[in-house]
Amino acid sequence: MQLGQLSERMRRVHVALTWLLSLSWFAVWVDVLSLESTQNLFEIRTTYNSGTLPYGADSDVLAVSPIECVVIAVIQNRQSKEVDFYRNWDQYKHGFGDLLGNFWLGNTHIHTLTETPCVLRVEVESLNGTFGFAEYSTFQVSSEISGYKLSVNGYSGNISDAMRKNNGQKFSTAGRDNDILDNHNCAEQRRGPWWHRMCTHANLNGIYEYDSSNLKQSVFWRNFYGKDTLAPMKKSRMMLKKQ
Ligand SMILES: [Ca+2]
Repeated sequence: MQLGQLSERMRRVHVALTWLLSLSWFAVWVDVLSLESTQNLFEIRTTYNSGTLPYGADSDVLAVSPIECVVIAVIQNRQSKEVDFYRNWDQYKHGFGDLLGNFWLGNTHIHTLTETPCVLRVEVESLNGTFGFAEYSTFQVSSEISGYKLSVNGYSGNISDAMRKNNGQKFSTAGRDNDILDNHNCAEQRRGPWWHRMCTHANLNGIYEYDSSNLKQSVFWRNFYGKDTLAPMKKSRMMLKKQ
């Protein structure tokens, strides 16, 4: 399903949920109805297309407990070149892409989901198949009027803390330059809308099929392989989990 086909009135946002059982992640898909008015992500009506309900739940209403600590929402996914991520402010505001493939959920929806701070988990896979993750214990995106400003703190993980320098920055697109460099347009130069500062150590919305002579425009996570390396990724996923 394409995000653009979703009814704005109903604000039906499909969110991928996963839960952790032992050491494996299992994904289920749910419909979030009237997300804007939903104060608690876990009080939403859901329909499952696969799998069994966790912890013996037998309703299509996902209850607040006991599963809230393991339910997450996917806000970004990159896995192939099919969807262009070099898009404008309004497209990043409302979201775009294929919810079963490559997508950005939308800054307005991410803001709604993080009105109460969430945990952010970023999972990436490099071109040679190396996996890595970074987790931030506090993740919040402000409203549009304040520029979808990012608050991200409490890093842990097995890759670098590449989003630390994005903390406190407004979101930037090529047409709305909110970075701190007067003579640069980071979103344009990196071909990746993001919370650029001067510019960024993470560029997960960059070009999927990048020019090898210009790694700075690729989907990279700086220092993935060590100091001062820009490592292009073939997969990335950003997920929220309630604290
Ligand atoms: Ca600038």
